[in-house]
Amino acid sequence: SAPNVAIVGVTGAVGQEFLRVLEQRNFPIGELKMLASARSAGKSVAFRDKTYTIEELTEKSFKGVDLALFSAGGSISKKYADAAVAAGAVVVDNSSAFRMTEGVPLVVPEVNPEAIEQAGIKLGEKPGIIANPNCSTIIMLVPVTPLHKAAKAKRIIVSTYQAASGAGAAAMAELEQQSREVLEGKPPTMEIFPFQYAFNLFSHNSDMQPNGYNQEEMKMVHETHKIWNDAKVGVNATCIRVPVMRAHAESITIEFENPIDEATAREVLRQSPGVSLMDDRESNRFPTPLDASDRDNVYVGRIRTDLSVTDGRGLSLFVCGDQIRKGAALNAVQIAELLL
Ligand code: A2P
Ligand code: 11C
Repeated sequence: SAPNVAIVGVTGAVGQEFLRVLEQRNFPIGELKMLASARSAGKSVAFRDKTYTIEELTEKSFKGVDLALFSAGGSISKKYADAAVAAGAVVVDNSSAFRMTEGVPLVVPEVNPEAIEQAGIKLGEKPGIIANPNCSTIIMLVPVTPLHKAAKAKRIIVSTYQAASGAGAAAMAELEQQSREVLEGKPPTMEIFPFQYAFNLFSHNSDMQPNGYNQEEMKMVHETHKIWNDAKVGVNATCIRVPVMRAHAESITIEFENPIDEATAREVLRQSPGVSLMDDRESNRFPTPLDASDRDNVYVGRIRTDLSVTDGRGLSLFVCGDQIRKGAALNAVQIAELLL
């Protein structure tokens, strides 16, 4: 029978996208619970042809729930995921709270679906937590993993161009408001970020570490090691916030153990699930964040041999993926589909 589902953080950017993705993919649902903070309790939200009342999230929210999709931030996940599991639910958690916890599978369905079975988690039988990776990691690994399988990656250098959505609905609103204000000659309102965001860009807002990398950059390192089950692959990330609404872009250079030419790389990517090629050199047509917005696939272009390594053992790519969708809600729902 169809699982009873709870959405935690239903009013957020990812929460709203959960609903769209579940609807579009016709995900089977028994009872559906819409959960958010006390601020939102009592408001209504539509799903399929019904209207639901948002309830305040408490430890008692999960009675009878089989599947809980969490996207209300790491502290909420830390506080409430155990209650959901104790009530018998499988939690698919979009936050960073449990990603690196041993025994918690960290899953990109196109990359390591087997991690769920290895953890023994089963809907209705064996509750537990499954972590959704960071959006930047997901968007990188969907195209890089098939190339890794073809030629064995040794080292990845990645620079990101990250959208407002990664910082939540309020950051998207701030970008819109500031853009208007700047065009009108008014001082931009700064509430979420300590910098002007419109017509600007800045180093990712996550905490800086003593090693000079911010947390977002280190997530790309550690999560790649866990998802690939390979702590040896080198990953060096530079994460930047750009004034784009909802799709991240990444410039990725991969050094391989074995040679791989452009034509082979293109053919591998053409056949890879979750990847769309957009690689037209003649007309200089490559992926843009707007191409990827509201799409499921990660768009890949600028596929070219890295001239700085010998023997054709390097490739560079430019990729764009919808942060809210494949970077968050879609990936989580695909995980839930693996559980069905
Ligand atoms: P609310 O709208 O009631 O504050 P985003 O990532 O887009 O900023 O969204 C964050 C989500 O997390 C929202 O749905 C928000 O609900 C929810 N949230 C924030 N704090 C809490 C809380 N204490 N309990 C439950 N949900 C929360
Ligand atoms: C961003 N990836 O785009 C971030 C935000 O670990 O889930 C999400 C943080 C996380 O800013």
